Amino acid sequence: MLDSDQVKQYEETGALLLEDVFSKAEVAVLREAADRVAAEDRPNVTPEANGSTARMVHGAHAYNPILENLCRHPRLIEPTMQLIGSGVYVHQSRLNYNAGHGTGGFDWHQDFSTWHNVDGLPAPRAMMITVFVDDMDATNGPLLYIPGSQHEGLIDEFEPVEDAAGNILMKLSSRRLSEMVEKGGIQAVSGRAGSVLFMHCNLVHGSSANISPRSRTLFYVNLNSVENPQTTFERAEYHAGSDFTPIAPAADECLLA
Ligand SMILES: O=C(O)CCC(=O)C(=O)O
Repeated sequence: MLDSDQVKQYEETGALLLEDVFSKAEVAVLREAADRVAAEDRPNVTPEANGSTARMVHGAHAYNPILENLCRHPRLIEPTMQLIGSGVYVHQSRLNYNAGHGTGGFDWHQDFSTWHNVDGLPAPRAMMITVFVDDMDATNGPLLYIPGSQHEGLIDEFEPVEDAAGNILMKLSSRRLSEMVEKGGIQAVSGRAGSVLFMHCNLVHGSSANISPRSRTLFYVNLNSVENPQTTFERAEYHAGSDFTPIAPAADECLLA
């Protein structure tokens, strides 16, 4: 259970960082799973522009048992059900590798903009959960967000950018970005591998390229309320999951079993 200070922090800023949620042994298991799915030749694996490494893998929880267990992990599911106030299902999972030497980088956006405008999720009752597979700090292309930006609701000044088939990001206009940063500032996220960041689906976020030689892999489990399922089905299942069955949390030790 999250305590009242943690809930207040999430409600005010749109984000809540919990450190060391997963042990070193659990992180090692996640690392191996992330490496394994990146090496496979599948349509849901998006390479970096230079072709050298994977940029993203969507929906690997559908065929990798470790990632499937992570998507049902009680340390992720229970706080999310508490914050969203209902049962949840996986709308999307993705690995963002950001291997270093100039990889990664995402324009400023709200995930709910894609989920609403493309997938037809009616309300912002969804959560992005980021599990740190590597240490992340100011030097390796950290995730950036604008605290409190979820209070703006869904922003309609954006331009769609598709960096692989179906992988659509709604890039926020420069005018709105300047206005919002003036108000909320920018928070760079840092923490050890095994930490977890819960983010409201309307939180404005992005990142710059990782020019360090240190990889910065994150696994995102994006959960939606079972009371708020998608209403349009244009994208592949690995971009927008259509199994709305409420998740029954797995056993706490499921990653090591
Ligand atoms: O992992 C990052 O650097 C940001 C990723 C992101 O914003 C996204 O995949 O929507």
